[in-house]
Amino acid sequence: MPAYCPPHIPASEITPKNLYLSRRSFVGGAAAAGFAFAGTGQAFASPLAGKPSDYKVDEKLTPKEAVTTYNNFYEFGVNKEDPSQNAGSFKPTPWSIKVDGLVGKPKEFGLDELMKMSLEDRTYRMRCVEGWSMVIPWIGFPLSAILDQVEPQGSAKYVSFETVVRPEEMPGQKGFFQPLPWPYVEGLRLDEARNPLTILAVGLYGETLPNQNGAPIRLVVPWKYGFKSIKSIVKISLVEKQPQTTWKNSNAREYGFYSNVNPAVDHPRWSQATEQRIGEGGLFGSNRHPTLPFNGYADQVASLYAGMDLKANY
Ligand SMILES: Nc1nc2c(c(=O)[nH]1)N[C@H]1C(S)=C(S)[C@@H](COP(=O)(O)O)O[C@H]1N2
Ligand SMILES: [Mo]
Repeated sequence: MPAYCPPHIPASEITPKNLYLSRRSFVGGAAAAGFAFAGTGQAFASPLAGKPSDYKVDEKLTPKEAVTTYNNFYEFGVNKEDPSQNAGSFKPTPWSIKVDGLVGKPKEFGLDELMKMSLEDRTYRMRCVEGWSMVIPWIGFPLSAILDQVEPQGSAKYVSFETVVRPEEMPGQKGFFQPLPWPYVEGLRLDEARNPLTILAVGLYGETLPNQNGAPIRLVVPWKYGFKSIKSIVKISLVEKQPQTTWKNSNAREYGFYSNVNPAVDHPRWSQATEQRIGEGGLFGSNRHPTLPFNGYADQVASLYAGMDLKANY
């Protein structure tokens, strides 16, 4: 395993160029004092306030520069710096999310309405399957707030999510190399979706969500690997059967449906025992932390998986 973690594309597609660029962008991004936002200022509109909440990890925040320049958002390219560099012409407004499927009251939520939900500050530890982590001050509201409004039927067991498809605004969705099939899709079990930790985020660091972080609205599921936290959501469906998920579809051996952070279950290509905290100590410095079961949220979520074999259900 390399000292840094490769993008989660199949090993056969990892080129030295990918790895070199990922490494270079991180060093550059973290080192640049007074870093200026190239082309992506638009989404950093008005200050956004959430009310204080108890959901606050007591750890040093990852600098905003790292949170907004070291990203995975393959719709804008596969390298860490691609989303911040290529998302400048993405238009996060107007926007709406259609919620349908096995519900009593299907509904399309406009962005204005979503921004008026009861917003809270939530500082969460986030852990990417690649082996890095961040501590991010999100602003958002529990996903359960909108699930309650649409009244899921008894037959609804899962929730599926879909990202927008806009090749004209998302360079990773057009051209010769398409790293993933679109739309990006994800899913949760209904009880996971209703857990109070699960939020739809509309901001971070007191600002509306930058495009590269999933503007205008994205999922945040802090006890699971980052890829479950799907960005720029346009559709949420309540369904009976376990939904399709992008990374499992592209490589089922490496990515499962549950994807709970689990230091005891290694990724087939690397250990998951520790993680590199982005923005701390430099790439090869003393910034490794032990990875915690359920990313440190075991008290709140371990009971959801009572009786399940978490090695088989990775
Ligand atoms: N639509 C979409 N959502 C996505 C991704 C993506 O490529 N496309 N990447 C995922 C991965 S792998 C991670 S680690 C997180 C990263 O979120 P961040 O860039 O805001 O830290 O977004 C997730 N959501
Ligand atoms: Mo990730």
